[in-house]
Amino acid sequence: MNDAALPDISVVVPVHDEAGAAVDLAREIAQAFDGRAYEMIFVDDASRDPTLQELRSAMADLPTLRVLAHATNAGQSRAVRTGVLAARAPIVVTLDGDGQNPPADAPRLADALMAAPPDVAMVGGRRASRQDSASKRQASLWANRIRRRLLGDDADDTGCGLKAFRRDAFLRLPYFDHIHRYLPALMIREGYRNAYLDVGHRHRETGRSKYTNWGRLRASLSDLVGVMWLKSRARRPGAIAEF
Ligand SMILES: Nc1nc2c(ncn2[C@@H]2O[C@H](COP(=O)(O)OP(=O)(O)O)[C@@H](O)[C@H]2O)c(=O)[nH]1
Ligand SMILES: [Mg+2]
Repeated sequence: MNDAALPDISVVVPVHDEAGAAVDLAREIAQAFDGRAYEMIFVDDASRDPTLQELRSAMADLPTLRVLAHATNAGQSRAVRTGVLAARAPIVVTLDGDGQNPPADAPRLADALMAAPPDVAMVGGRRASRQDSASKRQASLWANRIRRRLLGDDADDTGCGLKAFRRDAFLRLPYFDHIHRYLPALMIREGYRNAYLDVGHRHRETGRSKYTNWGRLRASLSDLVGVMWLKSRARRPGAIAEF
């Protein structure tokens, strides 16, 4: 793709140790967006398995695939940010790299965002029937309830990796590790609105989850306090006039 043909949609996929899944996912994304002006950006976060080599080999027959790689492991949120910074489209769609989010749902989220008023910055996916263990589903249910009560955001599934957002809105948000779970609250803080659509969810077929319930809980407690502080320090100027 040259500069004269900039994409309308950039699909950003963070991957860490997802050999055997990442390339299949790239092919599914290519099918889902066939005929549209899109690019996909896989961000390898210093995988220790052959994820990066597999993705690089697939570039030969997937012309819309771009591959970026971190030298050092920096986490899912940093990988998403790296992809969004490199994205050339105004609309970004993110998906988990393990194939649990069905790519066929991604164009629907992007289209809903393109059709929405400009103050809607994000259309988040809501996993209607989640294919994870009972303990993970239970932990997630409580985490969402508590976060929603404390932050007053409007999301019941912030952990869903499938989201469409406006690139410029995302880049106005502060960055911290695990920010991907606080995008709804931080978009509202910036004066935007969010919308949600039900999406599918699949079993993880290869590799293993990078998160444990305990690890998530530990990070979430300090993140919650941090986001509450950010909210308490937000001031907005209303409409800005230029003369
Ligand atoms: N870039 C990057 N991606 C990660 C990291 N940990 C997890 N991911 C990606 O984030 C997504 C969700 O992680 P996953 O382990 O499937 O979490 P789960 O679905 O909640 O069990 C997958 O695409 C992972 O490859 C990380 O340290 N760096
Ligand atoms: Mg997963």
